[in-house]
Amino acid sequence: MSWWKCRHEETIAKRLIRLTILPLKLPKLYPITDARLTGLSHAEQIARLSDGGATFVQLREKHLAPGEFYREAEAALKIARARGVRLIINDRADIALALRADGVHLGQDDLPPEAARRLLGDSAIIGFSTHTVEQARAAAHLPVNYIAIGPVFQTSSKENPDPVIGLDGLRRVRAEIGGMHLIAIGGIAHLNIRDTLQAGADSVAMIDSLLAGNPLEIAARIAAFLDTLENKENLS
Ligand code: 3NM
Repeated sequence: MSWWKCRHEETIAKRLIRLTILPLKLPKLYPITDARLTGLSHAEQIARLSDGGATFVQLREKHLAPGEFYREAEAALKIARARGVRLIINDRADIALALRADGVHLGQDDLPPEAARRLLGDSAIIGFSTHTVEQARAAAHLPVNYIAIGPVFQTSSKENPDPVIGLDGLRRVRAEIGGMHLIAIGGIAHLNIRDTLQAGADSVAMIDSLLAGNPLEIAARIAAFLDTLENKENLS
């Protein structure tokens, strides 16, 4: 087979795989848990985020052994299910599969999205982290439900973050990935949320702005962001 025909068939195969993924409506606000920042279990964080109105949460845990993370995620999923919150597991497709969580969020060095899709099936939500325009362009052809791009602004919640891409980088990514759902991450707060959405993000992911400070105020903080996002006048 010629090189061209081979590449052509590969492209068609990728498009067909992407077509089997059902379009999915994701909320504008995408909270991510952080046990060290809050001093709370992931289950407790889900409860407080859901009290404030969150309907979709990523469970992120970079410090526990896989067995401990599994048990934390199991407890968190019970709370999420009881409250109608969709739960995505960061990095670990195996834990998402074992628990039948709603999906997985993968980084550039995790299991490739195609492999995670084979493992979790068409109905799972699979997200993929990107940090450059080139990575985002490549990700638009993968069998994922959304692309995350970041850090858009300075962040203190991630160890060794990639260089900040800024609003210009975000605009370029938006232009490159067609209609793929785009989540902006890194340093998003009240003062830049409007510009972030205007630059082309469909959703905003946050840790610090929702979870830093008094844990008793998590629900109120998330409710305030939801209010901003629902009140279009604030954003236009
Ligand atoms: N991923 P905050 S930035 C988890 O660039 C994470 O992919 C990033 O936290 C990326 O809202 C980041 O506190 C941290 O800045 C986001």
